[in-house]
Amino acid sequence: MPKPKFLDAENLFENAMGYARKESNKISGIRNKKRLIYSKEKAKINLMGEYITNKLEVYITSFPVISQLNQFQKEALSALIEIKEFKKELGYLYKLNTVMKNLKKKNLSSMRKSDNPEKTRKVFYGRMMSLKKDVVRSVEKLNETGRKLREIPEIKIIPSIIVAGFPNSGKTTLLERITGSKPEIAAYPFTTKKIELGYFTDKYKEMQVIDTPGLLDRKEEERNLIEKKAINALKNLEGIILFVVDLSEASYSLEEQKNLLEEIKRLGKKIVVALNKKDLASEEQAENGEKIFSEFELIITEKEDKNLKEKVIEKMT
Ligand SMILES: Nc1nc2c(ncn2[C@@H]2O[C@H](COP(=O)(O)OP(=O)(O)O)[C@@H](O)[C@H]2O)c(=O)[nH]1
Ligand SMILES: [Mg+2]
Repeated sequence: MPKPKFLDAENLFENAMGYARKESNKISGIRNKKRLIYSKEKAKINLMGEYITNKLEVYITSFPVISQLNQFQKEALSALIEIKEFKKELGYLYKLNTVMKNLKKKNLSSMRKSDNPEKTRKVFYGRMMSLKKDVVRSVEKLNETGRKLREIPEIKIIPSIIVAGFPNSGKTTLLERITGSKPEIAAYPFTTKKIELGYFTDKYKEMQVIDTPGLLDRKEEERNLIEKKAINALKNLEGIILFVVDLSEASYSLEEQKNLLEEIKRLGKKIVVALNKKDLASEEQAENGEKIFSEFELIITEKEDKNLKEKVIEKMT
């Protein structure tokens, strides 16, 4: 997703005038005084106008086109901002920019007919400055939107393994082992939490592993609207849920873990249960685990399991 730029609109107009003054002062070599003044004033209109409209153009086009976003990004966006408002605001700023471009044209053409170029330039500056408040207000709103948009994680729309389970069950460890790399940590815009992303290739096909700490390990009714939207977005990804169980029950009992899994079933995705930390579990815990989760496809994951990746891929297809 394109990353929106930040623009300091408050100083934009003053900077434009400073720039125009400085650059137009460099104009020399015109003997005729009247012609020299005309050249300088004309340059000021051009420079001041272009400085602002070019900056705004770059700024406006740095924002994403909603229709080009993927489903996850759209969901994430709509959880963060009012999309309709955003479109309106961007359209408004675009219009303001067009107004300023036209002002420049108009004043340049009236300057040709005028015998007081300085006055025409001042009129132009005045008209531009009268738009400043609107531009600043609009840019400030869009800056705020841009700040939020920059935080949306780059989740790809490709087959994915969504890792779920209680904290400390071994999710991140599994993600690292499946993808063979440290996960990328993406800032997660919905809460203060982070999303962990990992990638691997299976027979030329890229796969994504997503760990969403703090998102899927709670009851439906404890989730806020934004989290629900995020979870909804996860549904749009093709793939499976890999539910990680800590067999050793270090933090949560097997029953509690089963209850969480019942919640996650609501996502309506294929679920594979990874019975993890077998090396730390008693024989009884291991047996219980297999019993309690017997309705699901199981893989037993131990720390030194070399075929883990193959096991998971096999379950995905
Ligand atoms: N003994 C043992 N420790 C594990 C296993 N899997 C993960 N751990 C450890 O359990 C702790 C929590 O793992 P982590 O992947 O961070 O859990 P997460 O909170 O679900 O992401 C870490 O100290 C891991 O090294 C396992 O199969 N056996
Ligand atoms: Mg983790």
